[in-house]
Amino acid sequence: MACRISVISRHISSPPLEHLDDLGIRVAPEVRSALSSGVGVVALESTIVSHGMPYPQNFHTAQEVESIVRANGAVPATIAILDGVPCIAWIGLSLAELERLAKLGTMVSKTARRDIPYVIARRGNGATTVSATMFFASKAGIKVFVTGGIGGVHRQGESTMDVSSDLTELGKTPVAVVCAGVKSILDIPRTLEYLETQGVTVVSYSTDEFPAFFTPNSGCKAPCRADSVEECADIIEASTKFGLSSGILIGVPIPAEHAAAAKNVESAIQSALHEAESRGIAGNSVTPFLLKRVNELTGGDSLAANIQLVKNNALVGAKIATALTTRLS
Ligand code: PSU
Ligand code: MN
Repeated sequence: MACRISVISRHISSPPLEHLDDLGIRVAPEVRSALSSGVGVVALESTIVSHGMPYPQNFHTAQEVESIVRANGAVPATIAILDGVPCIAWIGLSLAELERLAKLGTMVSKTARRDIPYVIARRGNGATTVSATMFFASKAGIKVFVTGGIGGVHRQGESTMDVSSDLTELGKTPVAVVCAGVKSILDIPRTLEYLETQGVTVVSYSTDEFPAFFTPNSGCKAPCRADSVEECADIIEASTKFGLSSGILIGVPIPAEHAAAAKNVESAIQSALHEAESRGIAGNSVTPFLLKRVNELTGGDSLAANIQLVKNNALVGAKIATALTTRLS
């Protein structure tokens, strides 16, 4: 056992923090000390705040998610670009900054990997998507990242080629992303195929099926299953140890009591998809449009379910981050 622990500590250590200073990445003192003392850190994205939910639910949910992470022994690190400066856990620096972003909503640039240089060069404000958040989390040596849902292959993606950069990021960035799976606004079987092509380890938590965000069932079997946070940590440890340098996707099904409330979501998704097509919505506006319309069409039910599943993911993700660090001691 002692031998095992020493092997792990060599492989799960964080990069030196001076490296972040050299890059001009602002890191909250709490995250800085957690990273250097081996306390668990959970990265959180900011597009879910700006584009994923309306104000004030986005502001309240972001704070609740942070509290859940803390209550489970880890330090939350919300990532965004503010005035051209990449910030890790900027909430720790100022709650007012979070509220500013929550209120600005879609006025803030949705920032995926490709947008990072532009937002920084223009000294702009950027809400980071899963791809950009993974990128910065990995620079800081953060191993676990919690969100609601990731982007994927869109329906008709075979002709539009609308495939989220979240999937290619997962292929090349060693961060474990804890989410509630992929929404059926997307083509779930093709998304799983693409993740396989990218070499992403896809794990379902306590279920055989890959979850479909609002429902635990997608009809697609997940390639791997883990039944505890320790098993998730084992998988992250093995990937890290062998330097695979690709990501891990952990799909946590929405808790049953909240899935029931989201039952009418599928028909709303169908209507929203038709609307997006007839209105010619394309590119990176598609996902925010669909999220907003589905929420309107379900009279807020989808938002309520979304909030619950994000909180549940925060609980599981924080426990995974904590399980990883106890192996270091
Ligand atoms: N799915 C959700 N909520 C979200 C997003 C996706 O249920 O907020 C956001 C995430 O930031 C994700 C991004 O990384 O949308 C994907 O956008 P696109 O499909 O344009 O790649
Ligand atoms: Mn896209």
